[in-house]
Amino acid sequence: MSIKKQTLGEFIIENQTAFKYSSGELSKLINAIRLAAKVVNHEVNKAGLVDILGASGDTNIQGESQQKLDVLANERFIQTLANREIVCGIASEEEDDFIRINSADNNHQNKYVVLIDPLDGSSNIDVNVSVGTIFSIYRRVTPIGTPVTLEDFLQPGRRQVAAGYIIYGTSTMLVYTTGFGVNGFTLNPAIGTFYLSHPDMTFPETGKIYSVNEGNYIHFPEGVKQYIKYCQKEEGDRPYTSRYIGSLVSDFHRNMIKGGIYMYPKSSANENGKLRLLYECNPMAFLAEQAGGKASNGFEPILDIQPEELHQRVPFFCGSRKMVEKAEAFMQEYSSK
Ligand code: P6P
Repeated sequence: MSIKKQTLGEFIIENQTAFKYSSGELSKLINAIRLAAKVVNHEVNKAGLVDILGASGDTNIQGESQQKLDVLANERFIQTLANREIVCGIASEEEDDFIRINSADNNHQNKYVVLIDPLDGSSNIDVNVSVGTIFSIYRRVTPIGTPVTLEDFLQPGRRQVAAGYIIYGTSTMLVYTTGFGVNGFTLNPAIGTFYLSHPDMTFPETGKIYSVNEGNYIHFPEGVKQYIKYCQKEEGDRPYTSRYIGSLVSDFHRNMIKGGIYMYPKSSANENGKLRLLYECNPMAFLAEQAGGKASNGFEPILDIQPEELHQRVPFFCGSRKMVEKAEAFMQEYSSK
């Protein structure tokens, strides 16, 4: 990695003034996420070497067995964020309820809430497939000086001030936006520094890849079935290629670079789909729109959905704009079925 490239630290400082709340607190928050990412990356990369693989024996609110690395990643991000005078509350896939962060001496002066999926795709941990961390940041809406409330977390995705992911893959990358485009930083593990490797990331307008778990095909809405058949037809720029890693961050990242669509529709098994609105779909939708792509539940933009509960699930269609629009057209055409 050429050291001529800008580091994440330099990038944050250089771009801080562009951010309307540039009191430096958001920069400190992104820096805290950077630190936690390095710690979790170290644990993920050595997972095969110590007895940290496998389930922790507990289950989370989703009823999913918690992998030990899930628990560890959750603890690291919460600890790192809680230790800084910036965050007043944290919600996590691994926590039943949101966590109030308030150091006794600052009387609820912190302005930001953070929502995280600390280790998405964790079922892939034991088989050495990429996993990721997803984060979403809002300014609180209830009065500063009072304890944070659920209302601060149930904000539409359009109100995010920042969002991003860390992908622990063949290399570890941090990709994020503060509303001024999407930038990707690759970690040089030898020196523990993230370098700007993917400036101004944008989704190709269309692509050749569709990502969906076709094992659920018979349970999908008719519009999804018809769209998949459309992708498989030998016409025009098709057939497309099916690529599905089972790790949202990895599928999203590949599709953003190469062009593609990721779908997790509702099904007879998952009435609202599987993915959670607050700490999976909203941050990925913010990134997608900032990168010129699109994200919807098949009918309306993800970012316009008014959340009603912390662990709410929504159907998710996300990626290259023209591919998402085509899928939405099928959803609308067959919506009654
Ligand atoms: P399925 C991982 O659990 C996750 O939330 C996403 O990262 C991934 O795309 C999806 O679920 C995989 O779910 O039902 O296809 O195994």
